[in-house]
Amino acid sequence: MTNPARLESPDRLTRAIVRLPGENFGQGLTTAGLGAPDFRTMLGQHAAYVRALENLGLEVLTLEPQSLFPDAHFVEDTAVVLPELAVIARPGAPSRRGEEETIEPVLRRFRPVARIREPGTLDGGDVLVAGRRIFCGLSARTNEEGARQLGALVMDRGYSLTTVPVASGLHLKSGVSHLGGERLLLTRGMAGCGLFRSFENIEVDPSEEFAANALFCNGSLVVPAGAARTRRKLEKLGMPLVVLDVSEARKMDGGLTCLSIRF
Ligand code: CIR
Repeated sequence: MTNPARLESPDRLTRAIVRLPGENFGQGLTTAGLGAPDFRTMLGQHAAYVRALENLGLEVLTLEPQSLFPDAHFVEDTAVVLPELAVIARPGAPSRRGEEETIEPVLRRFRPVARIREPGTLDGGDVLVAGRRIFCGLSARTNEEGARQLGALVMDRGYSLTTVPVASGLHLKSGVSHLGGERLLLTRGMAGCGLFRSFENIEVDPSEEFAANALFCNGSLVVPAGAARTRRKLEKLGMPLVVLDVSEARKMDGGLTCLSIRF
């Protein structure tokens, strides 16, 4: 029998790419100061994450760890995938440059591929797609040239691109998530930047800023464990919530969206 969730429709996500964390994932980049992560716990949390995506109707393609790149399971940073094309990123952190090379052949199976080229840098975590509007964070990882190149690739396909200075947090999507339609979940700081005024802004509780990185998928919202105040706010919206513990990814500055590429 056909799984109705797999039927292609423009708004429906059907696939995700994830990568298993390697044993050395604790050697990745971090500023979190939340202590050393535990590999076994990380593997368990990653497996629960994959199951959750499958339950939301996605076919999940799981790649093997890349021992040379301890951050490589944060696959979101390596590409931006739109219905029309996949843009292979050029990671801003030198230690992550090269992760994108193994993602390109995978994405070529599903989309025409374009690339961000030197001197541009761009991390997928800085790119928020809300329908035909794309917001690109200018951060420690994504530079003006990377944003300009992305804009040039998407503009003639009917998208607008707005750059957003990332004043705190690693990436743009550390502070803002699209919840479908005209709705965003974001930190007070992001709301205050003024660039998201045309959306309905749902602010996370100031004591739970990490909850601004949430994963909207096929009508449900995956939220991180440990953000009860924000969750109570979100419950009022009436959309199904899925709560996942991503404590070990958080210790490495990661969150829910960075563990997959969804399209
Ligand atoms: C890094 O610093 O690049 C990784 N330790 C974390 C990347 C998280 N990625 C994301 O939020 N998109």
